[in-house]
Amino acid sequence: MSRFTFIHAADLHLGTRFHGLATRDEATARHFAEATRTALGRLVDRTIEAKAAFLLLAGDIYDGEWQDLSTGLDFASQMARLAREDIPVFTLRGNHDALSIVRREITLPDNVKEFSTEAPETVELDELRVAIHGQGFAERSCPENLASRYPPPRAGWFNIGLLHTSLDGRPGHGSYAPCTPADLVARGYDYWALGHSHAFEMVSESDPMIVYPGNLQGRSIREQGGKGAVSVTVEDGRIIGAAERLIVDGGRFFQIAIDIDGMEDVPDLWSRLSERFADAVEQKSEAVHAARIVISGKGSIHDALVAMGNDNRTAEAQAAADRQRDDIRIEKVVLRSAPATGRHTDRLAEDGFDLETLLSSAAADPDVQDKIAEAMAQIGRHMTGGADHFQTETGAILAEARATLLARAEEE
Ligand SMILES: [Mn+2]
Repeated sequence: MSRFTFIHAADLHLGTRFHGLATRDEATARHFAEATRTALGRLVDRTIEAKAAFLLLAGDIYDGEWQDLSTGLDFASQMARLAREDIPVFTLRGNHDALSIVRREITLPDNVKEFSTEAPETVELDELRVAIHGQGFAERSCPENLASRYPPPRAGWFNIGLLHTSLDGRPGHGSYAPCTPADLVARGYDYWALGHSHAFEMVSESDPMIVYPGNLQGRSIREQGGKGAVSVTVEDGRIIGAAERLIVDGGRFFQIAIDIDGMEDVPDLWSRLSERFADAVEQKSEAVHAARIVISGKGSIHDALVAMGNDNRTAEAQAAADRQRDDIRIEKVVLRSAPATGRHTDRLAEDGFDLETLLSSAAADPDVQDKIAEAMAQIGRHMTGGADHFQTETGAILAEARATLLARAEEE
């Protein structure tokens, strides 16, 4: 009886810079900046602990061309840890680290095999009777269906397809080696180790098992929850049981939505928010958590919330988190609430000047929205991370502007 375990990861995105964190806490900012490296270190720990036969990395190892050599050096040193344990690594390039994009290089230990970007290649592991087929991206865009050109399986062996793909079919339309699950099934392999989608997904449970492990580390509030790799065990040429998720992320994003409806005063909001933190994240997670708080609803406390200003709201949300746990940092507090209905309309509609209606119609005006988008883009051009990394939802900006104006009008 032969039995072995392999680990499959993808989308490490080493070199990712975290811009999105609103926190001014430097230690947290640093923690997230290092999170992709931390996650890789933990992946290697887990691979060694599992005495894995090999490690598969299905593309987007790097987020883009290295800012400096430390990005490549870090990967090389982690691969060397596996080399010293005689664990081979099979990798290929995805759209983010295509051959034409990541040009800098550093010598990797001999245990690392990178698949060609010119044609599909097969590596055979004689002792395990495993054949691994793969081809990487030469350019950022890869409109060809790479999978359809992968070679036939080696009969009687355990065959693995390593592929970076968006798996969205439609040849000629997709840019990321488009193909369908049916194309993959047709190759006749036992396992497809995919990369590209950042969400964990069991595309197919068996015959063949097709898996997106998701990225190794969430990169923004859009990538929430635990991140990591999968571990698969093969006995006598067949997969035993389900793929096991190995969560290795060093920082994790999550969101709490809270409605101010019916709340009597602002402290009420913070105490309810605090309760929500109690069970919002797993108790024994090694990751630091970045929380986005979205405040919505209509209520009498809205004006007071606006008047507090963003820094104070963020600090109160942080204090509410700290009352429960010490591993949560507030990423951002988004204020989407509105004043209790009616009040402003009545008072401000005097003298034929209806501020609320005026602001509501402005908010719905495409020209106003365009102007805001343009203003945000202009600000973005002056920021290292570009406009993507801060509040760009026009609706939210308008809601806050409207709330601020109404609160000021109320004061006067
Ligand atoms: Mn990708």
